[in-house]
Amino acid sequence: MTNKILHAIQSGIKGNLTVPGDKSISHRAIIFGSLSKGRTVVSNFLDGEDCLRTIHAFRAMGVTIQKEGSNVTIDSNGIDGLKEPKQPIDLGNSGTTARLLLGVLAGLPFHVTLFGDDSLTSRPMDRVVRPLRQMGAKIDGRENGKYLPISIRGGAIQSISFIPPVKSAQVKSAVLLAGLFADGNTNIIEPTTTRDHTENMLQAFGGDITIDQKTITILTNQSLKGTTIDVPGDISSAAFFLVAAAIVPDSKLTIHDVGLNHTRTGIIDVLKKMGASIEVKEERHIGGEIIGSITIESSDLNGIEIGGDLIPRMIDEIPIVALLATQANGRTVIRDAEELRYKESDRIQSVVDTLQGLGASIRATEDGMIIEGNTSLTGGVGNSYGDHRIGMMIAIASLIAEQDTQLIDPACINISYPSFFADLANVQQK
Ligand code: SPQ
Repeated sequence: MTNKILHAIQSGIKGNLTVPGDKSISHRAIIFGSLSKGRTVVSNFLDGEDCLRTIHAFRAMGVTIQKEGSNVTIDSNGIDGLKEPKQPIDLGNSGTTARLLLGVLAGLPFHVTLFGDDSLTSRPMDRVVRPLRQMGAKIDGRENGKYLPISIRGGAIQSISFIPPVKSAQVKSAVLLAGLFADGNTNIIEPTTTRDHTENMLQAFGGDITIDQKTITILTNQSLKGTTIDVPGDISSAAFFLVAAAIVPDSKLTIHDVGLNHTRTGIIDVLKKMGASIEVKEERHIGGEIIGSITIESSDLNGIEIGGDLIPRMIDEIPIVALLATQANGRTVIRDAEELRYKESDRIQSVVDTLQGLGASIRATEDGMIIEGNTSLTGGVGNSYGDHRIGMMIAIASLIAEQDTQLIDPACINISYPSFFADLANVQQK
């Protein structure tokens, strides 16, 4: 594990940037391409470690998937063509692969064992195991299926009506995917809306789904057909650069071709509410997703309160929003974000420990954090805790720190953004 020394920036963040493809959409393109008959062609696929795990899983079940950089071609015989893998499947660090794959496997009449790295092995899987068992899948695993490794034997499952007990797109998606194989229509009543890429993509593959306010109904026995998917840039990756441009003086940056799905744009709402100088242009719609550009300039910022329905729309951006809040005038309070405790690290604790170590005034609460703004960051040592989003947050913090910052374990950034440091170098004025 090589650490990285990061230096403060001498001038503004400037220019134009496109960020790599959306991680959530890239996973789903592989999943639906594998469940569909015929050829699926994916462009701007995220070539990050997590999405490669999803490719590996479906290859292990006999799907032909070819990848050249960010272009992926999937040739599948559909659901009936999937075969029992010979070996247990290694999911690495990817929570999305684990939970969505369990949903698919619930409907397939064979045995599979799933395992992951230390972080994934500590993340709760019972949130999907419970409804999938209710549908009839046979699942066993560590601590009665609460954690990986998990073995599953699916097939002949029943439809259910399900109210997810946690605000989670992964739980919703697992049940929706299992619903494709159920003996009747499956309903999910979602009290708080979470990202809807599964719903959008199912329709792009010719599937039938109805959405009536909070109730999503997926019809059984559908035949999905291969299609073309152009993955928008990932707003969760763009968020690091939006915050960099907001807090580094004399910055002006435009990010192009970025996904602006309203279930994901909480970061834009937060920046606007804090007083950032930001302009968003929705430019086109593809496969149910909105794509456009965001221009942002550095400006004075004010602390705000963040909670409620906004949280699922920015859940992965909270680490970088915490850094943003250290540079705003006054106090920022983040609440209703207890789900952060179940991510690649406990992101309440890792954000607070890391930013305190870099000189910020921040403390943890049970379901969020309280940040006192307008503090100078000292730099020093920042540990990513093996969590890509904490690693990138530290790299952006280092731009405005008084001294150099040593980033411990930067390699985890490859999970979602392999070209992060190259892109960061490109928007720094030489
Ligand atoms: O895949 P993984 O590891 O769970 O990734 C994360 C991330 O920060 O990249 C969460 F740690 O994103 C999740 C996100 O938090 C991706 C996701 C999806 O694609 O459906 C949904 C969110 O998780 P959840 O638990 O709220 O459903």
